[in-house]
Amino acid sequence: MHALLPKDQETIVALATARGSGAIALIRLSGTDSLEVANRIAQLSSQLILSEQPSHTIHHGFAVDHHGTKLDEVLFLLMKAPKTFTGQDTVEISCHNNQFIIDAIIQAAIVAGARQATAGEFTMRGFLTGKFDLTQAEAINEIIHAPSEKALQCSLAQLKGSLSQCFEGIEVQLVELLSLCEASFEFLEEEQRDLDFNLMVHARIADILSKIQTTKKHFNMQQQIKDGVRISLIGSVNAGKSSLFNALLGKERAIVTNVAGTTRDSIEANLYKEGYYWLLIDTAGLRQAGDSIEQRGIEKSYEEAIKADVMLLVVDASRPTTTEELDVYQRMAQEYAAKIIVIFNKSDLACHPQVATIFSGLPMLYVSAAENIGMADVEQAIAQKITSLFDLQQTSFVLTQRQFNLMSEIEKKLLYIEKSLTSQVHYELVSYELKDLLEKVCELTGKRVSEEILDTVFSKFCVGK
Ligand SMILES: Nc1nc2c(ncn2[C@@H]2O[C@H](COP(=O)(O)OP(=O)(O)O)[C@@H](O)[C@H]2O)c(=O)[nH]1
Ligand SMILES: [Mg+2]
Repeated sequence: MHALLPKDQETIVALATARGSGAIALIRLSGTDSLEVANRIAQLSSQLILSEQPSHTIHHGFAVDHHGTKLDEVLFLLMKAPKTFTGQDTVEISCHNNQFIIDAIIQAAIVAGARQATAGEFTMRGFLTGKFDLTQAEAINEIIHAPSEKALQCSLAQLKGSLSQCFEGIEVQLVELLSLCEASFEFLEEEQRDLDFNLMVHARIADILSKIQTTKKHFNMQQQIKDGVRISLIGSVNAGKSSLFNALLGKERAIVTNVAGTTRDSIEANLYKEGYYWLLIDTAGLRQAGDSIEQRGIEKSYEEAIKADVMLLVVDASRPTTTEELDVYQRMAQEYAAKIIVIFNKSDLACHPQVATIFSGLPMLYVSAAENIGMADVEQAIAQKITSLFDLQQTSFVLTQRQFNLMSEIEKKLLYIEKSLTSQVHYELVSYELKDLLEKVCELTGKRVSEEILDTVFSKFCVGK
């Protein structure tokens, strides 16, 4: 547990709910003197004194200023330490959501001895009093700002300690490695020592590294959850990509014409479906110049294919496929099999299904974007691809940029140690590096963490949290 500085004992006050319209607002008071401060601004209907009431009870009454003027009819939620979010005595005032009332109550609390809380100060206190560790505190912020259901689930799991467990696992492995290192140094015979030690350290470092690398992959996945899963529509000009894009969006967003090359550059649109943000990208497509496909169009399509998480390869089913198109499709199918969904569009017209053979094994759908036929199947196929994409990663926590950077530093150091393990091992040096590494791991969970880091972590919170 960290030491509570005098400033962390002070009674702080802040609005915990968002400003703006709504029926009720919640003002929070926490700190050593919060009960006394609350007594000064509370006039209970029961005529009783708030602080003398049992913990975790609710009391009806009025919030008053130092003249005894009633500011609002409110409910006081009395929560005595230690069973509170901050681990300190806490009073929450639920008042009417009017900015003048809110400001007047906060002002009254300040006159009564509280001070305005800084960003994240309530959560920082919970951390300082040992209510949760730093990864859990960070999860609280992620919960508040969760951009999707999936991200929310991850943050909730993290709050229960999934990320802390992962970091602790790494810590335990490092400690084991360190003790092995020191034991070998003392007990093994000289010739035996270098050989055994090298093998052992290599194996263990490889193990920790793979854990770190998996966790880092999670981070990249999570950025996707936040920013949107990239779903690209790729295919020849006039295949109906823009029509499909619009049909999926449910509005005339991209311009659809039968003049080849209407969509000159990519168009992007966000939509929220099945717990994820979808970032739909309508590309210009494989342009026909004279009799052949323009090279630039092919290149651009490949560039987009690399970036895409899910690729909708739109094929015009109403006409035979050209040999050039076949080449492109074949290459796409080989290189990006995992992310392709083949869409045979214009299936309301005559169908030329011979092209289907090169896509065997890939998901294929026969649709008509213009007639709005099969759109639900397309959505379902996309959702399935996303699920398989994310299930692969088994994400159960959300990494912040801070944690990701620390992970990268740890990884770099481990790789360095691994490289420095030559036949002539300098045990002291390896021990030294390992100890240094352990310090970094402690920064992850916040077991040993500087004031400065705490300030950066909690400044990302809102005031009142
Ligand atoms: N019959 C039919 N025509 C379609 C279908 N989808 C698109 N089209 C037409 O094909 C032409 C090209 O469509 P567009 O969406 O601009 O293709 P893009 O170049 O791939 O973006 C337009 O005239 C559309 O009306 C479809 O499912 N059936
Ligand atoms: Mg288009």
